[in-house]
Amino acid sequence: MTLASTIETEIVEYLYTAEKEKREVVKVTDHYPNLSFSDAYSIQQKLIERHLQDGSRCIGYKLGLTSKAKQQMMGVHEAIYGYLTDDMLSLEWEPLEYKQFIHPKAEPEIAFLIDEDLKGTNLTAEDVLRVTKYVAPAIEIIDSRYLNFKFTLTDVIADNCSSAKFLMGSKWMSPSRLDLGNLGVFMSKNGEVVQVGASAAVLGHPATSVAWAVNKLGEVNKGIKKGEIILSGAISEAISFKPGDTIHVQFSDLGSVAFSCK
Ligand code: 0L1
Ligand code: MG
Repeated sequence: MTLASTIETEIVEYLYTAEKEKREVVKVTDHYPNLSFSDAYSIQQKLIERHLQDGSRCIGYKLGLTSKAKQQMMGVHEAIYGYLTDDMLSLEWEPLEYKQFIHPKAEPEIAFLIDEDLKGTNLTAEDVLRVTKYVAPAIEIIDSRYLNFKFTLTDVIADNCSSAKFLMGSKWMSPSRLDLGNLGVFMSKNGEVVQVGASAAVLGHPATSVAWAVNKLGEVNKGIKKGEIILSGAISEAISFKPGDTIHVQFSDLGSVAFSCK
């Protein structure tokens, strides 16, 4: 049974307002414990449509829960996907204002820049690499709208997978010039290394993660399009930051990306 559209609209407004007002709210499942994953994706879709009404533009997708560690923590066996909009893209040389967030965290990611439409339900990492013009070093800033960053899988899908902002570094490379499944990365806060990881943490290979998203989108007759950006999933745990902090992510072979917060 699909969710009544009045309830769906109510949840969309609830999450949309929390985000606009930078306010933590209790989880949606505290009010509606029987929501299914498909209800949650439908709420997510309507939430993005609400942002598009404000003039935002959809520019791609992001993957979440792509590491085995995070999946085990949430007791799930699958990744999740959400949308990226143009107003999420931030620039390395413009300090991020803390007041636009609730309780943000930063995580290292690899961004894929897609050069050809791709749609299907049985696609592989090779298919993704074929249509990828560049990969770039990225940082995703997640900022769950839920109290204390605590939620169920259904809640986080509905909340567009905690998406808030993302940045890309200036070194964009063809994936054919890299051992993409085997890149080392470290993340530092104010010069101190706080996370170390490897790109293989993302479902074994970041392109496998993107292929998973394309196949999942294919189930609802969607796909990725030329010009879109896909964030393939966190390579390490996310870390909190506050005004005055600088976060720097350094990849082996793929350059770096950084931001400071004011
Ligand atoms: O991008 C992410 O990995 C976030 C997925 C949702 C889980 C979280 O907010 O930690
Ligand atoms: Mg992420």
